[in-house]
Amino acid sequence: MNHPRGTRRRFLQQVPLLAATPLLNAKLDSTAIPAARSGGPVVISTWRHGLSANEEAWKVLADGGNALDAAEAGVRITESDPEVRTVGLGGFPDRDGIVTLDAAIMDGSGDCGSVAALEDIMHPISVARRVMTETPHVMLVGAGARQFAVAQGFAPTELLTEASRRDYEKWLEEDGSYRPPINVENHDTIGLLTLDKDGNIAAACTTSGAAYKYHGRVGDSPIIGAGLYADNEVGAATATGWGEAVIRACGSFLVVELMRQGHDPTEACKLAVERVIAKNPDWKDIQVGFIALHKDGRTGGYCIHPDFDYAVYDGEGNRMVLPDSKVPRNE
Ligand code: SD4
Repeated sequence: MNHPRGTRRRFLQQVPLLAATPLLNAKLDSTAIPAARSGGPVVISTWRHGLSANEEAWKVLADGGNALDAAEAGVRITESDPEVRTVGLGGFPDRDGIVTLDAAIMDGSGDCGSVAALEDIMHPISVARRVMTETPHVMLVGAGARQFAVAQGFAPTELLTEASRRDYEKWLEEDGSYRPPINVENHDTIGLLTLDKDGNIAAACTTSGAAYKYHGRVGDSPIIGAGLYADNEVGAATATGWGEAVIRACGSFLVVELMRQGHDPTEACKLAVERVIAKNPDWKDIQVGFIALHKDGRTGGYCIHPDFDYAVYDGEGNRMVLPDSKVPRNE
């Protein structure tokens, strides 16, 4: 397999592409361990683009809506934003120049749906939800997922924007075999977790996956238990980063099970990152981050490299949090 070796310095130097977000001035907390809280609503999501997704999810929750509707509504914002180059419309294509999307949604009751390698549909999260509600299945992939989406009324859309096409052509010219490092520029899935006022939990995760991946490659994001997991008895978790590494550790399920055993959300994320590290000898060359939401409203996160941050919206507002990382910030 094609590991992203030798790329660490480059991705550690990357600057977030999303610096233009209108919510740029939101507060950046230096601690990842908020005090214990008592219940929802709470929204937590990966990366800085999570701020606007959180806003939308929060609106649903503040109106008395449920966790599942909020999770779907939140990530749809990111999916339709062409400036976010790693999710939905405008996402980086695969090595054949085709944008293929992965998404999954899960309700704390255990219901879930997912789509993988879906082409031409801007809102894979909503197709995933229809898989959950309109079929006896959990997952549809590729042409079958597209066929289902169209039959459900989703309009086919060109997802490759001019910006993505230009970058792809440049990539082909420069070195079509080079696979970019895992960093905020090419690899920032949105995973979003919600807790509503009734104590229901949900998780949504959606991505265009690794830039210039093999055609047909599926990452962790649509894999229930890897890219996300939700259980009303415990809480929820979602992952971002190099999906292959997350899949090897059943990452999000592991985080939830660690919380079930009594670990604080941050501690659970940290232990799961340690497991990822144990299963991936090339861990220093990849990024993996987890975020978690406990059913009592506590949140947390942890990652391998310090370029990952996440957004939390609760009674204290919407803000960025910088989690601790395995590799220290100054290394
Ligand atoms: C993947 N985990 O396809 C996704 C991409 C990602 O932050 O999370 N990027 O491997």
